[in-house]
Amino acid sequence: MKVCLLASPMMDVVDGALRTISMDAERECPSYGIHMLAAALRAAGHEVVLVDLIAEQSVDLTPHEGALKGCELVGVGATSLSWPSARAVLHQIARMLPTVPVVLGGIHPTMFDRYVLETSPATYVVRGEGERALLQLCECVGAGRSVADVPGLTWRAPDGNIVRNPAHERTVRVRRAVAPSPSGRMAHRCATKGDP
Ligand code: B12
Repeated sequence: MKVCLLASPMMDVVDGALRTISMDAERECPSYGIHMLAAALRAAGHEVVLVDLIAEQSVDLTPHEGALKGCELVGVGATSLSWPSARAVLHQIARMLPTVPVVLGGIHPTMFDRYVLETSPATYVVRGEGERALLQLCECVGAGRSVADVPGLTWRAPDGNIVRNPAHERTVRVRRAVAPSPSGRMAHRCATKGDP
């Protein structure tokens, strides 16, 4: 399945223009979570379009419109501080890919799962660690199956009620590790800036 994963930056209006702020302005803080998820999806055979808007210091999806074509699931990661940017991203996705399901993850959607589902165009929220849930969600979306068994998923049932699936059992043994998959741009900037 072709999946797009997006990381949203912290932004505010500075000197009349929308710019990255705080740590996202001082240096790049690549979202470890989203790169881990990309690696897990690729290891399971999925095609991943990774749009790291933190590295790009932008909230504009226009340059990625071509790459987004054909995606069957879109995932957006957000902290509370990047939630306004994530909302801007969600509204662009809703325009570009109106029929494609969108899953949110990260600390803010985890804490406020019901609120973000009720106040944004997103379809699902994965609470907590996303690796297992996202892989299972891909299977369900690809096969047109119910998401009722996807661990840690918050979703809207056909009757309109918001359902919170139980979290998966605690991982006691890691059998297979995946390394995060940095974008070319991130790797380039880390190399040129001498970041650790
Ligand atoms: C390491 C860390 C940092 C690092 C790296 C952050 C990064 N960008 O990855 C640095 C030092 C750069 C940093 C910076 C900041 N941080 Co910080 N950071 C952490 C810390 C300690 C661990 C995060 C981490 O890497 N976890 C490991 C990765 C693998 O997990 P993860 O990111 O949570 O992702 C998993 C799940 O959330 C989920 N998931 C994530 N995204 C998505 C997306 C989808 C679609 C799905 C399905 C699932 C999913 O699946 C992932 C894999 O399992 C957390 C506290 C904590 N214990 O979580 C605070 C924390 C996230 N940071 C916080 C803050 C406030 C900041 C800053 C805003 C500080 C500042 N003033 O600038 C910046 C924001 C920078 C940014 N753009 O993210 C707060 C966020 C609070 C909130 N409600 O938003 C936290 C929760 C600390 C706290 N308790 O206050 N941080």
